[in-house]
Amino acid sequence: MNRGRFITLEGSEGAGKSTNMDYIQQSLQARGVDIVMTREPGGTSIGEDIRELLLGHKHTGMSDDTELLLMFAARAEHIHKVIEPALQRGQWVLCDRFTDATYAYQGGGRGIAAERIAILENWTQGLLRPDLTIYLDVPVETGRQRAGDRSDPDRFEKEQNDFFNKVRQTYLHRGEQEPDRFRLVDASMALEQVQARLDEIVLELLD
Ligand code: Z5A
Repeated sequence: MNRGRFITLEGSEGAGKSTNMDYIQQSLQARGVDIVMTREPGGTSIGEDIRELLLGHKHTGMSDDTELLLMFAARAEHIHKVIEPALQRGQWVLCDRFTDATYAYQGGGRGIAAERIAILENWTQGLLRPDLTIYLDVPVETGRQRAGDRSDPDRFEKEQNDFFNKVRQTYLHRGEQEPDRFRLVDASMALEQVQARLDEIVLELLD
């Protein structure tokens, strides 16, 4: 049996990840691909509990290192219990955020050195890397306007535009560094245009 393909979807707040996860899933399923949808942080019972710790406000003033290690703790469980087993069964995995988000948020946003993140990446993932990463790029102000005034913003949504601009720059930089893996989509376009571009990427994946 052929190993499945590992696709990740990235973007900053309000870029349209949730909206387009479903679209990509339907598009691939319509072409006969057996696909598992999942997300980070989360995707397992332990991972979803860690997500609550990370996004909630129960623990104020979490240290940056704790935040980073919790991301990778959730990821270790996710890889062992969900991602690797699915890929080995020949299923494709579509994951809403993965380690590029760690480089962008904990690296770019919080200022943790990429070299330190890479140590955890190698330890936790071994050789596992996404086969393809779709990055929905939108200016910070546009994304935040789309996301709207959430009644209960999570710990990340409370950050200022300066933080999100650093996050965006890190994603763009990573895209430049790994052009074979990254597909940048201009998500400031109307949804129909974004999804037309996603159709092209899906066709390329199936080629
Ligand atoms: N995080 C981290 O720090 N480190 C890590 O390693 C990982 C994660 C894995 C949770 O992520 C947080 O975890 C995240 C980073 C951190 N924090 N932040 N910020 P999440 O993915 O669960 O949450 P999110 O980024 O906040 O997602 P979101 O705000 O829900 O955005 P979205 O899913 O990209 O957007 P959406 O809900 O699909 O769309 C928002 C609105 O825009 C909605 O009304 C849509 O109808 C509309 N929309 C979408 N596309 C369009 C277009 N093209 N035109 C017009 N309107 C549109």
